[in-house]
Amino acid sequence: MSTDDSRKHYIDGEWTAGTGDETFASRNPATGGELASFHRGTEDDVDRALAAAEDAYDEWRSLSHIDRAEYLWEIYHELRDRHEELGEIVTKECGKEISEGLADVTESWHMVEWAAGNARHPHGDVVPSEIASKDAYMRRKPKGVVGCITPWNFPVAIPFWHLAVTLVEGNTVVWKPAEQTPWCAHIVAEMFEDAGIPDGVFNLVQGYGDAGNAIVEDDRVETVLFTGSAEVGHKIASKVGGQPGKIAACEMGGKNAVVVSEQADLDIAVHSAVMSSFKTTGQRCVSSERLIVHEEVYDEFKERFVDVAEDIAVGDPLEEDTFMGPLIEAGQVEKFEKYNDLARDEGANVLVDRADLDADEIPEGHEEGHWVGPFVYEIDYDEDLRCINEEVFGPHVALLKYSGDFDEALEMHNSVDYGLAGAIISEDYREINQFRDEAEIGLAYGNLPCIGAEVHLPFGGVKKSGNGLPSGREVIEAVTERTAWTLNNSKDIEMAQGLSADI
Ligand code: UN1
Repeated sequence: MSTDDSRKHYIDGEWTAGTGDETFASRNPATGGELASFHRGTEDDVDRALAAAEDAYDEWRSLSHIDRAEYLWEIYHELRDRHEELGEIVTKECGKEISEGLADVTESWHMVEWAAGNARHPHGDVVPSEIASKDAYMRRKPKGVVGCITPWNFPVAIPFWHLAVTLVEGNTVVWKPAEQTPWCAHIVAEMFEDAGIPDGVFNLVQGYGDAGNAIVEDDRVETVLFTGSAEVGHKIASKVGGQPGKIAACEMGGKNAVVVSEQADLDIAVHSAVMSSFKTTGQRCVSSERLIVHEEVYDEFKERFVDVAEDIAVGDPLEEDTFMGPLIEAGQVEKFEKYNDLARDEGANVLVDRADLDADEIPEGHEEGHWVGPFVYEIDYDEDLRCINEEVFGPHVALLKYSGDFDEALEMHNSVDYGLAGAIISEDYREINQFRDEAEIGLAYGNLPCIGAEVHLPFGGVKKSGNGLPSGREVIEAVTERTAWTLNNSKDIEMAQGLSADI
């Protein structure tokens, strides 16, 4: 594809090829084929986008929440009208099976609905002052220019987690999406254009880490919202930490677990574990790579889980009966294989090894896709094993046995550095409540898979998994500043704490 055919950045209300002369391709991970070509953003392009966002800020912030939300409602309708088209593009570009591609778009309009709906349902904080003649309340103000850096695995939903609240609250935005899913980002930018969003309020710069880095390092950016790998997130957080007043809200990976207690309903346990480990081919940050199972139910659970993993449908993600599509790229297949080998070296007893799929399992015409099947093993628990501590981002699943009481399961659950999502499968409400209270995670589920969060709940982790909430409803904390406002209604000045006001 020639440079002229390549899709452009959206900066200051215009589609532009930008200043660089490089392009890059979006590829279908199921076929390896090229989908579309894009201009690769440079530092200069980011600079222009930030200048546009800065210029647009005063006017945008002066609108009411309701007026700003009107633009988001337009986008809400576009997301619904273009649901099938965009869902299919999600599937083509990131390889998730089609119901997941469609759900990605559904999650996006849910976020828009929540953010724009709240403009009509604002929450305030009015508190009595300790002085009767004073009023006190909290006011939120937008931060200014917000930088959004988003991953490929939810190429529409996660951008809307960042964008919807951020824009309704009065900030302007420069967005750098993942280089693997620029086509989805392009369509989202078309929606902003069609909605008539004022020039400079929303800017899209396509490209790689250098463009993202230019956003992170620029002084004009007040907040960076990042969702992606722990490796990149920690770099962003430490860079931003050196810039006073600026914040980075990062939501990063996990080494999540489903705990199956001896009191578990095993139908729910197997179903939840399969969904948690294999949906999105294990490439959600909330996917589970550890199953912690009580010895009383271990053998039965193992047999049933292994049976499903042996048969689970890997295939063309556009086909409705496919459960697992491909991994995103060749590098991810290598990483998956490296960790499978590591597990073997660390003493794993391999139960299912479909890592290297047979030729007849690969759909015709898809030979260049990044195909893998489940890799499932059991291993004697040792908290230092790397294979049960490090995130793989693939269908790499360890079964771990616990034999003592529920405290032992929790100790195993909490022994990793990450703390994003987890589930307890049990019919004993005491265990369920203990898990809710003591599991060191931001997203906890009872008798459910540990995937599938809803947008009106906070989404984020603790420990190495997160340092803020760039997602879900609590994103408001990252993109607004709070002013504590106190107003005196009397002709006299009376101070709090009995402080003398005599002069
Ligand atoms: C991610 O795991 O990368 O909770 C995001 C879920 C989805 C979002 C996942 N709503 O599974």
